Amino acid sequence: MTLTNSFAPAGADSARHVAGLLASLGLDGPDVNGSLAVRSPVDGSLLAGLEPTTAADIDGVVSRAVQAFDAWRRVPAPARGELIRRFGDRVRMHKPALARLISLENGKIEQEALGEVQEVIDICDYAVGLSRQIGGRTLPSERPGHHLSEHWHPMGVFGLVSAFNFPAAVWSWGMAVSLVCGNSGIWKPSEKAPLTALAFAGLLDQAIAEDAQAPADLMQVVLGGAAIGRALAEHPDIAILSVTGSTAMGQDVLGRAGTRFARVICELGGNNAAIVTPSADLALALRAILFSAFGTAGQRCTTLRRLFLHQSIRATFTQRLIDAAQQMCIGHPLDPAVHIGPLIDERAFERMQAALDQARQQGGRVHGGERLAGLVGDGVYVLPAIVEMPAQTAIVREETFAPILYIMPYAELDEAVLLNNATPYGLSSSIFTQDIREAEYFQSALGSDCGIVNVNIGTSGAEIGGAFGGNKATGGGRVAGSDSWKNYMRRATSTVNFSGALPLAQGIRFELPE
Ligand code: UN1
Repeated sequence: MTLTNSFAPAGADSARHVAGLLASLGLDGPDVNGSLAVRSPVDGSLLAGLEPTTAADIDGVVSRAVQAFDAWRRVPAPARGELIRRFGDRVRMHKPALARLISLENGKIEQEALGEVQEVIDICDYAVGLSRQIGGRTLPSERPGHHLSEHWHPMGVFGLVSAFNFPAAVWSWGMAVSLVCGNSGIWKPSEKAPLTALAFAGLLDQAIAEDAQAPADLMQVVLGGAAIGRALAEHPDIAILSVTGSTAMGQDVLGRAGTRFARVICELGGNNAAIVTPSADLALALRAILFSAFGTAGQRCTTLRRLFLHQSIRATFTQRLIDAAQQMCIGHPLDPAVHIGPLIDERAFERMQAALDQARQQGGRVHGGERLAGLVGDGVYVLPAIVEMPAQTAIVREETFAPILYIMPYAELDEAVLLNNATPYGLSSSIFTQDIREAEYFQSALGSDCGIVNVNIGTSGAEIGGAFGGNKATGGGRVAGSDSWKNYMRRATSTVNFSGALPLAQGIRFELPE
């Protein structure tokens, strides 16, 4: 393991760096006097003090969004796509600065931050294409002279709650698609990553200002914690909500929004597993597993947390993983040599330690997991933890948002698949194998019950083209990709009778007396 603090800009420098990055995007520096303190996980320094939105402001925000929707739904979809094209061009142009901002505010290494900005660019391209493809089907009517078809229309105001770990990408998946679908938007970013939100929203506002047809309040940002999220969930004029975060938060939003029949797209917790079978390409599996488990410091919803190794390879492959994890470089996320940046905050560290303690009590052998105090200012840096478990105990079935990889042996593939499925969550899963039978079984109806089922790649790093989301307590929502644009529109089924007769469906006779 290599530690590095070679990149550490101390204290106030991070704040100055952020202000400079925002200026390079043509945006004002952040407020400093508000009560919402934004700290950099890199070194613990204060980046901004933002003015939070109050629950009393929400009515005004929503009524502006309703007005914006009324204008935007009249704009043809391909013209709506033009706005996303302009926004995407700006993001492309400012990719390095945006990535840097993400690293400083969220702590992910620059390579991953660049990847996150690329996800935003990719979904913009996707949404521009989609703006010319949204369309319904014509279906065969059972009645002569009848035309049966589906029409897709904008829904209304779209509220989006995003998490700290993907402070830009998750918003962009939902928002870019929803905007071409004709909705207006309100974004509540995580209180831990509001500056990234203000930067991306600022670039979108610049694109809106250049677009004669786009209304000014098309996509508004609200800042604050759970109370603001609840106010959005309860507001009768918000037609669709997309929430990314914990399962408990999703349940809370579903409870509130469900009673008013709002549509809710949930992308919640995950406790993802991989299976390594005896035929696997172990060098490939090793790199994929380390990136999935310890990339983003274990703070992706797609992070690999549970690893099932066939008993014939368990001892040797576990040792290879432990050795390779020790080669990983931990430190300042802007240092190009670094693989693992800081945890988001002290709470994340406490939860990690509590999980490791429980793992020990449940028979686990922990390698790593210690804190590297003083590495960069007050940032929370830890060694990744590999935990050899005798079985899939209670703590292993819980989602801990930290770089912890539990390793367990298995004898038969059916047993490993059952273990893969034996958590409340169902987001992502992988199998490493060169045996086509094993690969197909894992993807079959008897295989993994997750929304993402991979072969010979890790659990994280999904592309934007495929539908993203998971089953069971992960919430069932598909945020973007494939046909998930349908989540952002209302469907009308239409039957037109162009005959002179009135045959009823199902052959029902209903004749009036002459
Ligand atoms: C998340 O962690 O909420 O598949 C999203 C991935 C990324 C997105 C993760 N494309 O890992």
